[in-house]
Amino acid sequence: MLSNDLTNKLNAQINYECSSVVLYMQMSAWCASRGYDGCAKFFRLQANEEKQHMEKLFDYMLETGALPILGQLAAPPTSWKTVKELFQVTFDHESKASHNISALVDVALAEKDYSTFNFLQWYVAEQHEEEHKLKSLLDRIEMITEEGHGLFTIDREVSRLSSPRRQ
Ligand code: OFO
Repeated sequence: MLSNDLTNKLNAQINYECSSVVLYMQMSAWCASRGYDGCAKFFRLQANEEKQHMEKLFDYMLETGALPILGQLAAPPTSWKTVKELFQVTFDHESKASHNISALVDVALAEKDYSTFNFLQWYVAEQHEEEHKLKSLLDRIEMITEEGHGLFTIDREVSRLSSPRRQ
């Protein structure tokens, strides 16, 4: 059975995953409206994955007898100055997700809730992958620059890296 503290913190993480879904859908829309089809596809896949992250938490809470609660979400931004800024914001958002997961792991361990500790290991690995992928994308964007054909190359590169991941 989950403690009240872990219940509240897992619910907060459900909300964070939901905020990732709407943020990445909005990013996908911004990319599509500018003809960055590779980036639009990338963010659509990201949004789908974040929905799965939310559902995993949702199901885990139900399995432990706790009530998942979906809270209010702030509207995401609707535009970004450059593709580089878009990916920097995404990287920062994912770093915050990693920080949240680490805090949850800390609480599970402190409470000796080994079932939740074990469940959270999937998220630890997932966040490691996310941060690594986004960092390498940011490095490539830095190398290519957005001038001239650069943006086209970046869009193709991002599309190539859009692949379904951990289930
Ligand atoms: Fe990538 O944020 Fe979910 O866990």
